[in-house]
Amino acid sequence: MKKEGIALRRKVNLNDWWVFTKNCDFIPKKLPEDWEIVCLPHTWNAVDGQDGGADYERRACWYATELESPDREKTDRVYLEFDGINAVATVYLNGNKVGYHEGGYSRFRVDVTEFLKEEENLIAVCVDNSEKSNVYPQTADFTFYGGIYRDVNVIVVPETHFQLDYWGADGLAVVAKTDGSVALHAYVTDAQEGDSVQFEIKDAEDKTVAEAFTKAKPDTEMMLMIPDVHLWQGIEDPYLYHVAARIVRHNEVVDEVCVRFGVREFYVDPEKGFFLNGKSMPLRGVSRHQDRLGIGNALRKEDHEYDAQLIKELGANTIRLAHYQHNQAFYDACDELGFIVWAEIPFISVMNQDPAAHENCRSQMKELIYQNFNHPSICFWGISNEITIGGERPGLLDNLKDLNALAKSLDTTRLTTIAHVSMLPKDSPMNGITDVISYNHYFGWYGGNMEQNEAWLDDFHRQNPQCPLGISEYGAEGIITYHNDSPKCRDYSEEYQALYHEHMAKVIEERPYLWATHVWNMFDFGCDARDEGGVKGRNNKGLVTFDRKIKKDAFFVYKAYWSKEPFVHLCGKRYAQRTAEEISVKVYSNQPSVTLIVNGVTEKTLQGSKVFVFEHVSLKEGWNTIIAKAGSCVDSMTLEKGEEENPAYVLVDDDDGEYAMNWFDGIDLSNTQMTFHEGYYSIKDKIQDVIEHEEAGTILISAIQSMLNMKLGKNMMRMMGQKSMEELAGMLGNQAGDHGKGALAYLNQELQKIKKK
Ligand code: GCB
Repeated sequence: MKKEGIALRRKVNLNDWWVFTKNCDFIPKKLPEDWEIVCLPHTWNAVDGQDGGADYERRACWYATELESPDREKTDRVYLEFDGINAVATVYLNGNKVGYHEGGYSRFRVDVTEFLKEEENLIAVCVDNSEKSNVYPQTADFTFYGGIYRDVNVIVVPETHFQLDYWGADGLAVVAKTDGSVALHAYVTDAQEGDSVQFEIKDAEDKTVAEAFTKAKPDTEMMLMIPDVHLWQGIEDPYLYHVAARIVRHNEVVDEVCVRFGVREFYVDPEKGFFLNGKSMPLRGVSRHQDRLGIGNALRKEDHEYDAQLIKELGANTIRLAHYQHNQAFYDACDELGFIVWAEIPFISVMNQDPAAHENCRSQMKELIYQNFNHPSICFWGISNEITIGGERPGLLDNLKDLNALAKSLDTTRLTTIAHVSMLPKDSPMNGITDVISYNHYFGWYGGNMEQNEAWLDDFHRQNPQCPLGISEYGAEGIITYHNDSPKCRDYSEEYQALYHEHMAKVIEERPYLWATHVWNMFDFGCDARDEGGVKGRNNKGLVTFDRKIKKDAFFVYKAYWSKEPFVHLCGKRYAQRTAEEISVKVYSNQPSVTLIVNGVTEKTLQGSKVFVFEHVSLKEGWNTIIAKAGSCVDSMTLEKGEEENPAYVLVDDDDGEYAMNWFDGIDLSNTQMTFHEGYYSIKDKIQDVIEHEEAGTILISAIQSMLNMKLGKNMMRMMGQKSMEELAGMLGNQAGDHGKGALAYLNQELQKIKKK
């Protein structure tokens, strides 16, 4: 890397050529010749992390590459910058340990100046995604793909530069207000006497709109004013400015950083929801994970941008970026497209009592906030997800309060939020921690029926009128192979998923008090422990398939509710072989009327809103062409009528087994003693071992279902596989109310009757 002209910062991407191995038990001192050649981004779990079985390789692996010594002044500093390594990384340069980082989703940098040799240098990184008691996430419904799955850069800066050592941040923080004032903090390392910092704000057309000079200090603070400021108005008008900060010495610029920002202010009203720049904007959108079929989490910039475009097409105005910090490319896309973002740390499912684990939460929170401070799209910091499902362990409430206080102390401009598990009591003290709250509800999927949603929401709102309430997750599996005319909960059909979302979209639209709602999930995603509806290794609740190739019918429910772009969509295209003489044809559209044309003959025109159902449409033997027209929009499909049902349309075995939801009914739970006889099952065994035994597994799942009042199959329980029932005892104690402890003891007693093979 050759230096040109003055010693400004130079950043060079190092993705291109690395070697990789799963088998290395020494610290490489020279480039190993027999390792596999790979390019970054890379994960070793692209295949085994998505094929089911909860058996993907979670281990330590090695990456290495050579770095030509950067051309530089003697006093320059050289940093390696890693945008994301999952989950624990130890970095070596020429055999010296130069860096260590815990947490798989954030950027970190290592100052390697002192260890650089002239000519060739060897970078070696040991990457470990095995379970660690002090690193989150610990247990969750997604694959923790291991690897250097984001970019690696080398940065050369002069001795005096904008800070690179502070939590991976930019070294420049911007707070812009709607009156046009822009407060800037530039953090200068090694400022010299006489150095100054120049700030220059440019508008979207690259015209300078404000400029200022001040004395360079470790924290250089300045206030600028943008005349006639243009606001960042979400998806309606995502107007961006950028600001350059330059360290100026005599007649030279020594270092420069440039960041984009948007000017916006917002608040949440518990009755009326979210307001952006004083304008009401009910937040309606989706959640997103960061993986894809065949490539795991090793997404390229274009993959991130593609996802963002699909969400834009849906018409959403908000995204929950679950369950961890996402790639900068995605937050950038959100800034550009105007989504309001909920960003969060992976404090999820189960709290580990190791005090170091809490420290890890704190450091992931600091990284999340410092690294993403300037994104106008981010309005909410999420402190945890369904953390009480793993039990309200001692210290949990304090830890949550501490995380909330930390987030508030680092950023006074944004609100904090939390995603609660459905069963958390409405009056739980967990609801009083963050500025706004949200619940994950799966009534109509895991248990209950979809109508329970509106009842629960209205009840909560009545009881807690001052508490801003959102739905952080709701969804149902939709597998595009399965079809039928009378869809039912848990049949995994594309039709049930669509019906469920029709219901939810309406419930949500009728409740402006919901400050935000997020569909779980925009895309199917990898979870190696899953085996649902005959699909292994995947959560199928996406509105779009894992490969991003097919938009399920449910996608168009939301497009009809949210998008302003005129469209018409015929449902049931994949339900292509029919046997009935007459069918009903469903159409989603955001137009006021839809005309259906069947085999060239106009059937009917329906006036309506969003969902149009044409009943008694007759089909002839063989191919039938069906066309829907709405204004200038057209959609068309061909259905084939025959005698034979297509057997592929029906899920044969969903492995849900026969479990009792009322397992404890009529049993006296008050007097059971806990015994732990060797060779017999007990609550101390790992869940995954218990469910492999038919009888013990049935008992365990029936007990859990009864306690949670939720239908869970073996496949669901496999996700908790590494934990024992005892470890999940807190959850049972809470959810089952007073008799929780007795229930656990009774479960143990029943398991103790079964001999291990
Ligand atoms: C949840 C979790 C999410 C899961 C989802 C599901 O509540 O927060 O991580 O993927 O449920 O599909 O079960």
